[in-house]
Amino acid sequence: MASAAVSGAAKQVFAATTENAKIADLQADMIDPAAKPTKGLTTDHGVYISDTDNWLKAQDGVNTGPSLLEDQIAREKITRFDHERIPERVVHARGAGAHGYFKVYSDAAAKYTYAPVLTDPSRTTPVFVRFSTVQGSRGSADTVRDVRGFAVKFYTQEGNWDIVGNNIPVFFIQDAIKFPDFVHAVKPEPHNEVPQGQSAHNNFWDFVGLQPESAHMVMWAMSDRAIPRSYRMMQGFGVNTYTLLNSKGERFFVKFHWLPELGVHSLVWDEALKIAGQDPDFHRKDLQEAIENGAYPKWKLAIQTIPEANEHDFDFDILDATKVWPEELVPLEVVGEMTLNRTVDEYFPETEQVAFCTAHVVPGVGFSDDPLLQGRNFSYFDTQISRLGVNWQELPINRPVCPVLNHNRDGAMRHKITKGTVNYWPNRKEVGPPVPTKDGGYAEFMQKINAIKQRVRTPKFQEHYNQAQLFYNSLTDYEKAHVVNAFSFELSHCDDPVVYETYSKLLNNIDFDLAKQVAINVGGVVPEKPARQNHGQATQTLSQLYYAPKEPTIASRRIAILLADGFNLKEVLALRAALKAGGATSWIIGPRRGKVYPAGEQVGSGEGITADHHYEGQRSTLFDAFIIPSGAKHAQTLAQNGRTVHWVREAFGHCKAIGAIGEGVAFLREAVQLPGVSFAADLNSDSVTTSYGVVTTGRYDAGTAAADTLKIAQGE
Ligand code: HDD
Repeated sequence: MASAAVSGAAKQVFAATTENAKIADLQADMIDPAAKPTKGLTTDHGVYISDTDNWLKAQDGVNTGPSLLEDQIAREKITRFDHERIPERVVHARGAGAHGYFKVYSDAAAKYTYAPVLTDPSRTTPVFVRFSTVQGSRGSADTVRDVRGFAVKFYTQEGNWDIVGNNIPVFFIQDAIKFPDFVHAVKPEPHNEVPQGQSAHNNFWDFVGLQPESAHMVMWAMSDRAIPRSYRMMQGFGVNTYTLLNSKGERFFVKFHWLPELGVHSLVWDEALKIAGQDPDFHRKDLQEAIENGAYPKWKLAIQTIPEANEHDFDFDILDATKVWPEELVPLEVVGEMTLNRTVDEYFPETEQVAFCTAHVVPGVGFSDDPLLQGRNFSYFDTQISRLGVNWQELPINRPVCPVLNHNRDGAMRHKITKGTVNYWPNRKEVGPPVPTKDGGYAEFMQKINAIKQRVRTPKFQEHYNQAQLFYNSLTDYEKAHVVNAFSFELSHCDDPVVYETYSKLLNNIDFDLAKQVAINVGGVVPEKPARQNHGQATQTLSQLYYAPKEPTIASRRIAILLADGFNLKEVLALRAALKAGGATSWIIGPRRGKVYPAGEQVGSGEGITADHHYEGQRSTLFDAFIIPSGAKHAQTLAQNGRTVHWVREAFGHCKAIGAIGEGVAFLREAVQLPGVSFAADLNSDSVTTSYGVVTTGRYDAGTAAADTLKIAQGE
């Protein structure tokens, strides 16, 4: 869909897309109707179609006659349409994908692994990434409170490697056998299929209240991490513990991390709710818009490693996916960088048909006994069979860029035609022999196991609150306040007292104040004293403030310029140039889409400037910052319009950066009357050279960005 947000100004710094081995591989299956490969429409069997509008009828020219079943062209068209849908993913149904590439900086990781994708800096490995929400259906909104999927497929020369991760480093359950229970509990309830795109309902809170191993992940899901500003501004985590194997035969436990170049940023809750209605495709369009503008999203890949001998050195089990490995104990080592530089050409064959599988690893990378990972390794292949069919790995987006040869055959929708007379091993012709590990065949680590079969988890898996507390202790005060609000919102949507009373009690194991505030808000059980002692530990790397970019940038940010007729044209042109130079997109919001007229021009005649949207067309929720230029008539008109005053007040409430110049400042001061903002006298004094002024609020990076913008504009 050509979205409104991707049109117009967003195309101003369009950059060409880049080729790679996977894109080249996909060419064989691409059709470009614009290149006119045929004279026109054909049936699926290639016969030209002369009429696609009228079903073949037995008709005499006066009376409408019956439509004939004989019409094979109409039948094919309808049949193909009837079968367009495939089952959506059982979780992570809604997503957005993009192509890109991955490069390591050096061979530093060779001490842990012999996988070339992680050790050979001369390589560029193509990737396809799919971001997603978890709970909602394919048509649900992007900005709901939810975990985000972060699935990366590396098309390496040694085969495909998938890191199927999330934007939160831990998970709701420890053992894969609980996954169906968890998903049933969070998904819409069975009797009425409510709610869509949220976890605020009895069944989810019932389940997690009775399942304390979820406590840590629930804290993350109630934090700002679950309402990201953009897919481009999220961390990614492999979550599970994998292993790396080096050429000396040594094994290391490993966790994978993706660190976004732009830093980690979130929406505020009110903003997220409103965007869900105003632009349900907000994140999908944001990814597309950024890539099409050449603002390629980038992440560093970092690893945490633990030598095999140190597996039991921690007070948590390193194979427990409900635990992080605190970075003070196991530091991150940055090994490489991923860049997304190409949007998909067609959503269905790429983003919908891409299929990930945790069992897809390459030589030098292996699994651990993490019981969640072990079960996942079964589940992903299995689910692709019902979604895409057993030959899902032959689909263009899924097939490797290296050769594939084996004796797996047949099945629905087999595409390949393998020549020869034998389809088994051993065979007299020595076709398709196994490859010894010394020549690159996948080598399992020779793990010694001396065990008793039993359905248990080790003692360290029984502790559930220490890290939930560590996470909460590590948040800033405003992040904590957001967590209180999130719990209060969610539990207020549960109408069964057993549910909200149970969960409010559980919270007292994590933090006394949190439990008290939430219980008061939702009518839960207000505790009198903590259920357990707070260990008081905190770590700076869990708050997302830690991941604010070292150098704030306006690159790829959406910045609006709010106008009415009579604005200062010179300023607006300077601002637009400055914003463009900084890599931001600027959007003119005016009284109407089309011409808005500056001071000195008659409304309805003259050059004017073209507004991208009218005031109601795109609300301030959809921008990171905005600027109001000077111009007496323009400021006066804005002040008299309830909609523009609301537009600005709402942006202020959402902690957006606000810039204003001259009469624009007066509009803010007198008409909008931002609560709690006092305008320093020097705003209009000589120290701010001309009449430039700037109000910046909460979101420091966007604030700095707007200030920078104005400085640049001043220089004009
Ligand atoms: Fe899963 C999809 C991430 C546990 C079973 N999962 C899926 C996707 C992501 C994750 C990002 C979407 C991939 C895409 O874009 O196509 N899942 C996770 C993470 C987990 C996790 C980070 C915890 C560490 N998942 C998990 C368990 C099981 C599954 C324990 C089953 C035992 N997940 C699936 C699935 C899905 C899936 C049913 C649905 C669609 C698909 O696989 O392709 O097999």
